[in-house]
Amino acid sequence: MPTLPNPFDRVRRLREADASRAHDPGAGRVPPGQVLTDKFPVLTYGSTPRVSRTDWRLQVWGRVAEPREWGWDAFVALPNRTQVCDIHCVTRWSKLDTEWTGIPFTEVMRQIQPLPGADHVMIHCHGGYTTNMALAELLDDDVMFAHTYEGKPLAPEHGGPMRLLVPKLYLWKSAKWVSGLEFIDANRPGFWERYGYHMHGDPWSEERFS
Ligand SMILES: Nc1nc2c(c(=O)[nH]1)N[C@H]1C(S)=C(S)[C@@H](COP(=O)(O)O)O[C@H]1N2
Ligand SMILES: [Mo]
Repeated sequence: MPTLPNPFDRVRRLREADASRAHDPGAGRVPPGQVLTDKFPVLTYGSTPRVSRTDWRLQVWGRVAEPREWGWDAFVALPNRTQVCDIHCVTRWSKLDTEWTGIPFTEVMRQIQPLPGADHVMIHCHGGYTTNMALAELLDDDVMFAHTYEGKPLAPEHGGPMRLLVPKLYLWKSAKWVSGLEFIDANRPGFWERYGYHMHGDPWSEERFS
């Protein structure tokens, strides 16, 4: 096992940087405290899991009427859409007008019946990463399972073959190599949330840390 940096240290460094920074108001499309970049930085805790399309799965379990599972072919056969959106990372970069193609979350929800009270979802990933979100927010029409970025298959570093994309929240909620949706009726923290990242993560109100 390679030695990974302690996640607590990362959160402490980000917190300290916050305290020493005067926030600019962030005009128009750039949330407060964010800086625009043309690059696409890679942020992964640990190494990039290599997940082939053949091995890729999306499983649904927890507080649902019936568990579900899709393999690659069945999943990408669901209705697809292309959208252009802005993305915002808690490490303070934002990127405008990124183009993604994938399966809208709402299309997947047509085939899932959450049990009463199942108002949150723990997102699981190949490699073990997790992040938590309110179901209501996942139902936003810009949330998708993305497999194509700027017209090309999504690169492994960015979560290929399939990642979740939640443009309205900080990018740590956009789980790469997504593998599972666990429906839960009591919200609980995912990976970074356990180390002090915010349970919600709205860039416009700077919900960086809890
Ligand atoms: N599975 C998984 N998903 C993940 C991460 C991770 O470490 N593992 N990092 C998150 C964080 S902190 C960010 S900022 C974005 C970065 O996405 P990018 O590498 O495509 O820029 O992915 C998020 N999704
Ligand atoms: Mo991040």
